[in-house]
Amino acid sequence: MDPALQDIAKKVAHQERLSPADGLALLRTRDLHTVGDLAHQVRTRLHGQRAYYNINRHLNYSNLCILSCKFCEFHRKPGQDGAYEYSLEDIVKQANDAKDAGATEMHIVGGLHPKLPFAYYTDMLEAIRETAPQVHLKAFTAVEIVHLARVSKRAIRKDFAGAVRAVLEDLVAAGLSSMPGGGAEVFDDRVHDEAFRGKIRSDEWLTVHRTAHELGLHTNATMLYGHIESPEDRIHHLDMLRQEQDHAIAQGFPARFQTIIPLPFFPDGSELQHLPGPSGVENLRMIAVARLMLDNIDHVKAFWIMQTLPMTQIMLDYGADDVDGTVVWYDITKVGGSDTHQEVTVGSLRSAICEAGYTPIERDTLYREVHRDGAAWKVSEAAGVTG
Ligand code: V47
Repeated sequence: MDPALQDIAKKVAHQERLSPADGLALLRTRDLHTVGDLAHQVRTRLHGQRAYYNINRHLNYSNLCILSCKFCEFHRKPGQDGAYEYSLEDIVKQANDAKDAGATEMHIVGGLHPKLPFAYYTDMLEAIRETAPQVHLKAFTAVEIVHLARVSKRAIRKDFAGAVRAVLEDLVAAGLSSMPGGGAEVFDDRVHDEAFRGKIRSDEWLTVHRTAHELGLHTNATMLYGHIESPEDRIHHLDMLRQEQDHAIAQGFPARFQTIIPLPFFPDGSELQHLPGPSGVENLRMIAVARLMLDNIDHVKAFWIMQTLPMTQIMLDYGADDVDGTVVWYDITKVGGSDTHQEVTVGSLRSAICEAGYTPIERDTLYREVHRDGAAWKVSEAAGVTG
């Protein structure tokens, strides 16, 4: 073992919190196997041999966006080649497909559309709820929520948290049940100004999630790494998430962060395509470091669409306990080409998990175990199957 990891190993064995300096040592060591081993200890303590997946559909309702983040190849301007926006009929069709496939969740995100009225978003949620009432609607990143507060003409400049709360309440009334973790990128002003200027900053992202937690909406958190951020920025990001979760727990909020999802940067087609993007070693390391630093977030997701299924299998030994789901269409990044059809059958997802030595558990969005008979399903009454 790298001597620089010895004290960290003791802390992990005694279930003590790691410091930001420990996090940096884990990012800098060449002893990747020890890093993975330590993360595996924590993962095993929390989840044993369980590995979670869900049957879900991702709905990216439009790629039109008023922002031009340098890392993003998804966004288009009006009239630009490839720009699209779904009609309510398109959305209802997707909800029907999700229901027929027995999906338990629709994960709904899009660009910051320049023109759509607020009613488009509430109509979308209501139409899906009507079409597929059992399906959980995990929708809109914090960035979209702030955009919708502006679109719905809330006084966001005067009272940011109040405007966010009001818009979330309207969306909940229309069917919103939780929020995904996107749009966090890296919580650092230099990186923000260079790579995603115009997007909300870290304090605003965290305020949206805090407000959601106060209202009883569980949320996820992401970190987009492997572009222009430094190791210190990554640890600072994880530390800010950990502090926010401490706050939610100390205040007894009815909801909190459920899952941390480290997202590896895909350079192709973006303004940062001259960068190489993170390596396989880096991806394994980030999953492990997220598990070790975020001692107060139950789950670590290796999003197989971005990590690839073979790497995801190995990540289950490096701290991950969740692989996301069946997905089918994913437009934000396209692994290995322009086809956005990225489907695995439930059978191949389960066998990938089994082959890696784990027990596949189908979960719903809130990590309750799903009991299934074909497309029909119900969840265990017990609270989420968390650590
Ligand atoms: O917010 C954009 C990222 C995110 C690129 O909550 C890119 O369960 C890599 O947040 N390379 C959207 N990443 C995806 C996301 C997510 C995915 C799966 C599950 C959950 C969840 C959330 O994708 C964006 C942005 O951070 N992204 N462009 C890119 N070129």
